[in-house]
Amino acid sequence: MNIDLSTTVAEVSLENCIYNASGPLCTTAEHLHAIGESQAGAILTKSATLELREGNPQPRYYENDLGSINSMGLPNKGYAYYASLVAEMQKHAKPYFVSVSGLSLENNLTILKHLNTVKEVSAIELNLSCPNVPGKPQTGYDFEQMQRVLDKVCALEGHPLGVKLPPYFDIIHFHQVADILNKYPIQFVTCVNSIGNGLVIDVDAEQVVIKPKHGFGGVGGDYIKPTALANVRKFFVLLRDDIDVIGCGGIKNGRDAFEHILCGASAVQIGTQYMREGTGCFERIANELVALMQEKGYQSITDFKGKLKSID
Ligand code: RRO
Repeated sequence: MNIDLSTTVAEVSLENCIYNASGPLCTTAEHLHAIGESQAGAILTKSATLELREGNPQPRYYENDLGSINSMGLPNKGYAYYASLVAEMQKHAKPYFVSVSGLSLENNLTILKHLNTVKEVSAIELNLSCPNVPGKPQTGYDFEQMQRVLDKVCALEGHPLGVKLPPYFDIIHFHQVADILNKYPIQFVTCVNSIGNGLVIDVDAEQVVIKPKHGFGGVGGDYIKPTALANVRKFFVLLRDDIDVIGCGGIKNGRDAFEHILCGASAVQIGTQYMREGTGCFERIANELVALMQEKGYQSITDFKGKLKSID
């Protein structure tokens, strides 16, 4: 049986529904070409700001068997760099998505206006959920600010636009956020960013494991999979049918990818596991997902996407 992992995100076609999360190993041209040469279904950049940023002091990333904690602080080369790479990225013949995380609404508007003029950008993922810039709250947790941002960015004409959301934990918040998002012409949401401001401790050293913010940082990996699945599921159910949900959080094998798609994800992104394993993870996870679909008699992801059953 010919098993097909193709999908669409914001009406952009991907041959493989598995690609990188914005964050790990997607900051430089070298990283982005490596993703292009891999089996990943798309290339997604590190979140871009107006200007280049060095980010927070080291150590700022740590992982253990259960996942990761980071306080990178948005190190990136500035949006103009990611715009300038579009031509050379074309050789990979896969979508090139740019993540944007301006430090203010004005910065986001400047960046989006420019990126909208760059034809080869496939879509923009606006990051509303960076937990690690001291003094900058996560926009996704301030519903009024989120609406002010969406009012302005959605007034611009241009590339398909999606938002990267923080994880939510309360049913009323899922409804409030979905009600806001349903009012705007966004085309996808990515659920979820890391769980913000967690704390991982080294018992031997009696010390935190990363330096910025006294050890507080965004948590990813196995630690967050149930939260990620809940967010994918809720937004799949609550959002308009023309808004795709992209799953991110705790995917390290084909079964995890299957779970996200069963909850309603149209595509899945790999963060912590990509950082651990490198670009080989995209092919391995794709092969594992194909094997599982074969066992179950599924030919394409639409055969099971969103079809999670409840217990009657
Ligand atoms: O760079 C970071 O510290 C970072 C970002 Br922008 C984000 O969106 N999520 C995260 O865990 N780290």
